[in-house]
Amino acid sequence: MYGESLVKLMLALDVMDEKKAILIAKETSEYVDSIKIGYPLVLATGLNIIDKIKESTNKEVICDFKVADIPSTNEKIAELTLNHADGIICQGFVGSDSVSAILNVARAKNKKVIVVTEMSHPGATEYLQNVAEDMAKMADRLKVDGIVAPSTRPERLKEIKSIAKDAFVISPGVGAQGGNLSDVLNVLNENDYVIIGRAIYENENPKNAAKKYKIQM
Ligand code: O7E
Repeated sequence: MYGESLVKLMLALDVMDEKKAILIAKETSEYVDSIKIGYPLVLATGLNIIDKIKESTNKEVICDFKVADIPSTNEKIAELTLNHADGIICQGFVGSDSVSAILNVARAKNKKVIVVTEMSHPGATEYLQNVAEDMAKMADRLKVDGIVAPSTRPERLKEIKSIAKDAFVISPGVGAQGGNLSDVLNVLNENDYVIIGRAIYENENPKNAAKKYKIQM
């Protein structure tokens, strides 16, 4: 039914209205493997939106709070978030003690931790890019479940993925940010996810847009 590479599709559901979020999540769920919810939707509607999206789609929901604090605060954020979500995204630049605090909470709840390395926007080349390989090494050493690396720079995606070799990759940048899907699919495999937001939820027919991407994967 779908393409050869079988890379997974993660919908970035950054709308700010509960009804719209649930409608788009339901409409696209046939073509989506996982749903990423972040500050826009949670701040607009509350953490319970995670349970509502899970109930209405039966999909895994990953919470994207890019947590970046000292260990004890990270632990509190992870505890509250992982009472709802299947996984949590945190920043790697805060260091291994802060990431480990989240990992400890997640392991106790059998949930996933995904660490950001290099981000996809142009500004990521100013600071983050310089330490992205080191963060990928830390992710490998700590045995986190997944890492985030950019679809806007496929050569960097490849390099970072080769360092954190046991982690799955979730990669944003295809669609609105200009990343090229086929370049990215050359790097990713069946454990990895392409993250797409606006190119699906801002389309006048989100279901068709999700289908269009999924059949290429
Ligand atoms: O550009 P879009 O609309 O397809 O959405 C991309 C999503 O990925 C959006 O939620 C944004 O916040 C997120 N993202 C990036 O775009 N770049 C990054 O480097 C990292 C993320 C991200 O989600 O980090 C955690 C996966």
